[in-house]
Amino acid sequence: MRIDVLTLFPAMFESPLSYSILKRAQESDIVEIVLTDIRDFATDRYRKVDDKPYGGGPGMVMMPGPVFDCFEYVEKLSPEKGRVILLTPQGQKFDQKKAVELSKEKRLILIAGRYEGFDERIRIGLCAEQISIGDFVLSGGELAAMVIVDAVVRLLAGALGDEGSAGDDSFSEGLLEYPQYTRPEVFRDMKVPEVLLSGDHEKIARWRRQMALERTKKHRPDLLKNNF
Ligand code: 9D3
Repeated sequence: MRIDVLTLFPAMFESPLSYSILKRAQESDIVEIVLTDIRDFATDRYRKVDDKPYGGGPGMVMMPGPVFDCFEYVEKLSPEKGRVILLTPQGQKFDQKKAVELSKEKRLILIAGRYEGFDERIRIGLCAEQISIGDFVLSGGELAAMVIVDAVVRLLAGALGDEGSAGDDSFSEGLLEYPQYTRPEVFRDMKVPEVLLSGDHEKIARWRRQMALERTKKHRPDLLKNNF
């Protein structure tokens, strides 16, 4: 997969992309992630990319020119058309189903904004789908773009290596994770449940499923609505 990210702050991505799964996925050519600075496509001598909203109101709006020019430049860096995603608070809520869907694409083009929003002609002209990562206010689209990159890349074949298979994810089953334990057997008077030491794998599997169900019922009943 190739992922292009258009952003005013490419340096914000460097650290998250240089650890663990994201780092290894790039090193082993499972994914190529290319950052492009929207400000490089500003046309005035102050490198301006935002302006006051027509009709008045607070804050600034992303100008269409630099975003369009940046997009048209990035588009041509690879022959693959790709799926164009604008990170905005108005977008469709991102979830695991969307992550799986995006992980099947050959190319993603993510556009992260700053300020109060994008000039409406960016949405329309780029035919972009809009995605939000949840109902809370961020200071820009960069962290949202990183969330999507992380969730998608770990689903690509080979990306998880020894750390397990993405199909094991509790969310891919629609349930929360069961309780997990590692050594020591007793920690500050808290003991590992007997069943996990029993060696009875059938029994362990039943216990885990039961615990996952109970936890989900208690903490996230909304997840049970459609299943079971
Ligand atoms: C006053 C109206 N605000 C909309 C809720 C303006 C506004 C606030 C924050 C516009 C953009 C932003 C920056 N946020 C994003 O770019 C963003 C975001 C988010 O804030 N929450 C969840 N997902 C996303 S995706 C991009």
